[in-house]
Amino acid sequence: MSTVFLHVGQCGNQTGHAFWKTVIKDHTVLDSHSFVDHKGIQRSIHVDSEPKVIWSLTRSLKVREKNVCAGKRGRGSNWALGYKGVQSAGDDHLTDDAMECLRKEVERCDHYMGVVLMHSLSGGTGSGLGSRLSEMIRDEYPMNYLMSCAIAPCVSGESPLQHYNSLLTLSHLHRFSDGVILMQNDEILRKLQKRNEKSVSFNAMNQSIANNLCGVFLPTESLTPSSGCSTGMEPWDMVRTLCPVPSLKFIHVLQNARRSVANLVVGRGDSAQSFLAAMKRGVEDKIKSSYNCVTWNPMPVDYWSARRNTLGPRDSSSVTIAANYSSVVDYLETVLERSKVMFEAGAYLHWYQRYSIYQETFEAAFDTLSSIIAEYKAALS
Ligand SMILES: Nc1nc2c(ncn2[C@@H]2O[C@H](COP(=O)(O)OP(=O)(O)O)[C@@H](O)[C@H]2O)c(=O)[nH]1
Ligand SMILES: [Mg+2]
Repeated sequence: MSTVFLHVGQCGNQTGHAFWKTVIKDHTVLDSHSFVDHKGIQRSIHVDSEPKVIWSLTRSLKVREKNVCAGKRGRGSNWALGYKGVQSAGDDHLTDDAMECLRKEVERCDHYMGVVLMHSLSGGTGSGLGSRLSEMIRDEYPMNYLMSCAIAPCVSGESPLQHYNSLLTLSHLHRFSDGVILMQNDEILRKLQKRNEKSVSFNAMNQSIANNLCGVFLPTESLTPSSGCSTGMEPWDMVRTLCPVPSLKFIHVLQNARRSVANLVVGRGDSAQSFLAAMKRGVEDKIKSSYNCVTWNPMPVDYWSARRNTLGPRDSSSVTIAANYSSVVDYLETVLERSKVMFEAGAYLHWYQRYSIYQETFEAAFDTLSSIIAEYKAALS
């Protein structure tokens, strides 16, 4: 079973770099050929509208050179430009190039399961081109999985268009993906600042994102068949476990969720199987109460274990909790409110109209976000 990773935009590629550096430390991944091929080459595609960063990042990874798709100019932090492409600069081949790479990569797979897309919600390329690609992938591979790992910007604001871009991307992801792992830069920053008061670099944030993703994606003994070779189903079993209802598909892979629809707990470094024993002895009940699980889901906690922990030093252990959680509602409400205020004032809309994205697209996205919020509130009440 194989998974293809698609990294879009600067953020998608920078977080992807930290992710792959962590993945390849795990020999069970290399043996299983689910994330890498028989020669150890990553099943990954790297797309950015600007050439600079992407080439230097992929050089230090085992990436197929043909799987690097670079354009000539950035997307100006504008979702509409990322989504529609740059016609005048002859750069609009980027989506077609990426889809062609995906087609070839799927042909190389033993049994293609789906795509994991990594991108930011607010950068022009990650958000706009990422949205467009998710739509095209869903159209071309309707029977396979599609999951996004989406990085949300700091709410206090880095770009005036970030709330619009996040709104439009979230609405697209909700429509076309099976699950969305939402990583909020604010939350990662706060967590790292708590541990260490010095200024926090993007590298440190990306390592934290990589550890969280690897915590749930890397092979576990729980899902490995008796033959001993992992089938690499972790990402897709996670989606099945955590997204029991298609309208509730946001996944959180840090801690402190407040109320949850479903949870997955992964213990690594469990050579004596004490994690599994502890889960059975009552830790599961503690998780159920501290994560305040909904009563309508009869099996709200699932747990997997792996003998080795490649996310830390030898003989260390780690626990990663992925949850379909309530605090996504606060985040979605913030994006909705802030972008609505701007929309009602007519602010910056001409930036989108220039690339043929008109009021209707925004209105449809407002409706989508409002209905996601309503569905979560109903499910969690
Ligand atoms: N966590 C994290 N966030 C990033 C990184 N680079 C950019 N971002 C975030 O991504 C957004 C900008 O998107 P970027 O990927 O640079 O633009 P794009 O290349 O047009 O997709 C901002 O919200 C940044 O905070 C990174 O390396 N790590
Ligand atoms: Mg960029």
